[in-house]
Amino acid sequence: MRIVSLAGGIGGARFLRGLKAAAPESDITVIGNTGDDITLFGLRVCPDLDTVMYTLGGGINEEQGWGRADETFTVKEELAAYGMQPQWFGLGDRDFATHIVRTQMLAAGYGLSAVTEALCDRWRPGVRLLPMTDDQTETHVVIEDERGRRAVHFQEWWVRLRASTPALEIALVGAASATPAPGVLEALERADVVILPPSNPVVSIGTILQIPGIREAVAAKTVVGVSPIIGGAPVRGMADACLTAIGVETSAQGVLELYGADLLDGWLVAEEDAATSLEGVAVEARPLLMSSPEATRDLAAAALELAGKVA
Ligand code: GDP
Ligand code: FO1
Ligand code: CA
Ligand code: CA
Repeated sequence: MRIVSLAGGIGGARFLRGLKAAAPESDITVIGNTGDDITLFGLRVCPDLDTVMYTLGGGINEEQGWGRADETFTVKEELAAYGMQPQWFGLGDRDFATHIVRTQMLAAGYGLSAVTEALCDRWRPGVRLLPMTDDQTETHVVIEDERGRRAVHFQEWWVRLRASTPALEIALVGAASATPAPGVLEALERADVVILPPSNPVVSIGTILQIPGIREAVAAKTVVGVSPIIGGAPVRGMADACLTAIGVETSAQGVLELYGADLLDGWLVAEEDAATSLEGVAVEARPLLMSSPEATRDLAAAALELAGKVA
């Protein structure tokens, strides 16, 4: 079976681990979000691609969900001693090496998809990991505080401000002129099923779907999504702040309507959200917490099973 999954960071990566366990014989292509990407200290950082690569490749800091295991922060401390900004983003020493390789290859003219493939030669994530686009696109957030109304990079809003200042607008800068990365439309074309894992519906899945051509190519397939919202709240993180910013209720129903029946064929919700419904979409209630490898595998298996029913 050929499976394509979109993915953000932690929620997507953890689900993908379950998907690999549920469908070990399958050919899995992951289309990763690059809207979170940022240039820091001259280096290109791709948090969601790295989270997927490290999680599936065995290098992730499991407790934190992002960054490397056994990490140290000597370079960060030395940069801070020079007064280098920003100091609110914690790049570890091991992680720095990944960013140096990536930035050097990008500077040599390789596309981000080729760079990601090269990084994955080391990590062997067991899936084909593609960035949504090789073009530079960045999510920016319009906020208003004592300094007035201004746009900040998504990472500044998410990491420095912890999404506590309301987002007035969330925009993917560069989206209109971006094109899907090499292999993205081909993988979708060949897919038997497309999975939307429980990633952030606005700044992970919503971002990927904004790259011209991707939403249409996904919608043409059998598509099953897993709700990242359980009982009216995100399981982890601040997806509620993102949903509020675009005027969508933080609920399994709200996200289902956001994706819509033109995109989704099936939607998995938690047992307490069993009343969720939308004409044209098969909704099933299942345990949605990825609390163990087995629970995560069973969740992925349920998504594939639902896809089989609605195909
Ligand atoms: P990020 O890029 O690191 O923020 O990660 P993603 O966008 O891939 O996923 C974030 C989403 O994962 C959040 O909105 C969480 O609610 C969701 N999430 C995290 N753990 C779980 C879980 O165990 N079950 C479900 N259903 N969603 C989860
Ligand atoms: N998240 C934080 O909350 N604080 C950090 O200092 C931080 C550093 C960081 C470094 C590399 C990386 O790949 C991810 C990192 N993240 C950090 C996570 C990440 O930037 C955000 O959680 C996401 O972009 C939201 O998906
Ligand atoms: Ca992310
Ligand atoms: Ca469809």
